[in-house]
Amino acid sequence: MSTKTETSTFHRTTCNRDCPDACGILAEVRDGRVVRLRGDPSHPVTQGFLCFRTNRFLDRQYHPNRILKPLLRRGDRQVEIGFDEAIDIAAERLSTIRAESGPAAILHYRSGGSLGALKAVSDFFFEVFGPTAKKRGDICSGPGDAAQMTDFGEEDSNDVFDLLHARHVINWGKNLHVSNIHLIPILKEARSKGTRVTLIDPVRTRGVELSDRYLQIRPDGDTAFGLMVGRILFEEGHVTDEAARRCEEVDAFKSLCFSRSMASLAQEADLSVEDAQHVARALADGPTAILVGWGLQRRLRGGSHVRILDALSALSGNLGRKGGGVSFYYKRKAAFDFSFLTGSPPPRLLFETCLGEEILQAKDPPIRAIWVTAGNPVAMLPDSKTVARAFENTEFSVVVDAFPTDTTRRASLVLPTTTLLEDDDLLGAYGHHYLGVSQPVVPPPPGVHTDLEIIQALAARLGLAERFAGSARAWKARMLARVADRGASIDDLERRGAVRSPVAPEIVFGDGHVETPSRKVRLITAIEAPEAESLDCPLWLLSNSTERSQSSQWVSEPSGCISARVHPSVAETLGIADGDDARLVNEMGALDVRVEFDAGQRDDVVIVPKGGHLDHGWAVNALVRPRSTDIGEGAAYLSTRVRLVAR
Ligand SMILES: Nc1nc2c(c(=O)[nH]1)N[C@H]1C(S)=C(S)[C@@H](COP(=O)(O)OP(=O)(O)OC[C@H]3O[C@@H](n4cnc5c(=O)[nH]c(N)nc54)[C@H](O)[C@@H]3O)O[C@H]1N2
Ligand SMILES: Nc1nc2c(c(=O)[nH]1)N[C@H]1C(S)=C(S)[C@@H](COP(=O)(O)OP(=O)(O)OC[C@H]3O[C@@H](n4cnc5c(=O)[nH]c(N)nc54)[C@H](O)[C@@H]3O)O[C@H]1N2
Ligand code: SF4
Ligand SMILES: [Mo]
Repeated sequence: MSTKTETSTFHRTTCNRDCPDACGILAEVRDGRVVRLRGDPSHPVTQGFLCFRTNRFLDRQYHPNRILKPLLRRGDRQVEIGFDEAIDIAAERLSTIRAESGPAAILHYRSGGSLGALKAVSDFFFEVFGPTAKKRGDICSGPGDAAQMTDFGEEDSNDVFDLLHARHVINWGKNLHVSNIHLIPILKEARSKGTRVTLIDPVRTRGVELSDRYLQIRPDGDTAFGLMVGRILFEEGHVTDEAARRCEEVDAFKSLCFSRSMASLAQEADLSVEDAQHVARALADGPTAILVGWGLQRRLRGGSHVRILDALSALSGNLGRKGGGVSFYYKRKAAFDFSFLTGSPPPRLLFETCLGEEILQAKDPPIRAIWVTAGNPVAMLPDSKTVARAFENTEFSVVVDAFPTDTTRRASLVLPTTTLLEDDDLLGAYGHHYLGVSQPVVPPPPGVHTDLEIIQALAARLGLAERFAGSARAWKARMLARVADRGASIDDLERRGAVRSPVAPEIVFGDGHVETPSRKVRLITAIEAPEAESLDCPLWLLSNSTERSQSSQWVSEPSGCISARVHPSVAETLGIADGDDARLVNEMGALDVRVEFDAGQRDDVVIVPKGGHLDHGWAVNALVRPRSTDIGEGAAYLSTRVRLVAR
């Protein structure tokens, strides 16, 4: 869609960032330049407003640092070359390495820089060209996904507006004002109609303003607290026969709840029995919706934390109920047809959490080439320094990006690509059920191409042009084939903007059954003990999203070092004052920070922004050990411990 006024044209697109909200954006263009962005008022979830980071995206769009020409490494320098030459080099190097060492020597790494469905065409290319190596595991949502797939055999959520039917909402660790802001108007409306909200988060976030009660749980205390709530559900008779019949292993789960004293569980969670009664009674007084945050699953026991919440929802009769449910993820790709992918098994899978070591250790053949699509693994994966070394040691690496990052700076070849305002793609959301298209609101600068066009140019050099041919629009139409006659064709999406996915349920498991083989909920029956505390490193390092960045993509890059928020008592005993420079240290290394006092926080945490920048000295992931979560092959980012020292 585009409309015209005398001097401006207005264009509609969809935000492609790794964010649950997938907003509709209205861009105002004057003389070929985007001059203003705002939220699409006709998008039911966007409701006319955008977040802090996308409101300021024009600073990035027109930033002088933007990469506009391919960059080829010559010694220590990266020099600009032409696009055709760049693609020739990429095609030649990849072909030679494949011929000499086989496709297992080539790794395609794709991450969440853009959530556009067409990015899968890059995966398709590396399937056909190889299949080459790819990553396994998921550092973003792996443990939560695995938890819900184990318990329910499927993962999706009740419609986002179903929250308006909840009597209670338990916000279990979602940082609404930073990473899911379009839930705020819905929760406000629900509260105005009497819905009571409880927030459970070790960090005092602005979510407290939207809550009737705030429980400042100890980090990693969720399973312990969940068992307390479970025990009260049983003790107070809130587990109905009907709910129990819908679950497997009820007795084993009950034994787990009673296997430890309430006092010991309360100590682990740092919450009281009365707090647990409050939550249990809210669940019993349903419908009650549990909103599951992402932070609690990025821990060694992350999968267990989510599995407990699944169990509480099911046993309290809230699963499959209007106004209920345990919402972790919206099945954003369910409407799309990816059957063009070959599904050929890759010759090798490298574990994403430990990517640096996995690349360095790979033998017979070694990893000789890496192609990165929409990712900045050096900054964003655990153990940044090892990931950096792995890229530095790899014979040939190609990074497709629009901006310089820790990863582009280590690449043999950087290929410039489009921004979210020049993108041409198809989006589903992981925080609601609406679909949208992104369309260029301005053309990309000359010589800058989408990932699709880059792959098509590469395929053409390799005699594969036909399999990858087609405009972005044709690819979108192909991916919408299954829903085109149900109101979600490419024309519908272009004309109407957001369309609710015709395959999305209003209520998940609304017929009372889940998708496990027995059609019953699998309850968790065992939980690992928490990791022993470290006297050396007493603080939990919570690297949380900040409104100022989208992972490693900052609104304006912080000057100096990153901020570290702590309770004053943590610093004062060390002679560190508010605003002082200090250092976070652990067995992995050290990170310079500026201390910010916040008396509302626990005294066992330090809160830093998750987005890093290794070369600027503020990659928090340099302190994060590459450790897997219990299930789902995630990364236990938030199980990191540090100590604060003066500088
Ligand atoms: N502004 C902004 N928005 C973003 C992103 C961003 O970088 N910036 N990132 C996007 C991405 S990639 C994702 S995956 C999503 C999710 O983004 P994330 O930031 O990963 O997830 P949140 O759940 O919003 O935030 C983590 C919350 O979990 C809490 N938490 C940490 N440990 C525990 C615990 O042990 N128990 C409990 N109960 N809570 C805990 C933290 O204090 C925090 O409030 O958001 C997206 N949105
Ligand atoms: N310490 C710590 N680390 C974390 C987390 C944490 O909570 N704490 N969270 C983790 C999570 S949830 C995630 S999802 C990851 C995110 O990790 P990444 O997905 O690697 O991070 P981003 O910075 O979002 O994006 C990577 C790059 O994609 C580029 N990009 C944007 N659009 C496009 C496009 O259309 N095409 C191409 N080719 N590139 C594009 C951006 O410019 C950016 O440089 O980080 C993880 N890392
Ligand atoms: S980043 Fe998220 S909240 Fe911000 S505009 Fe994009 S989809 Fe909306
Ligand atoms: Mo993520």
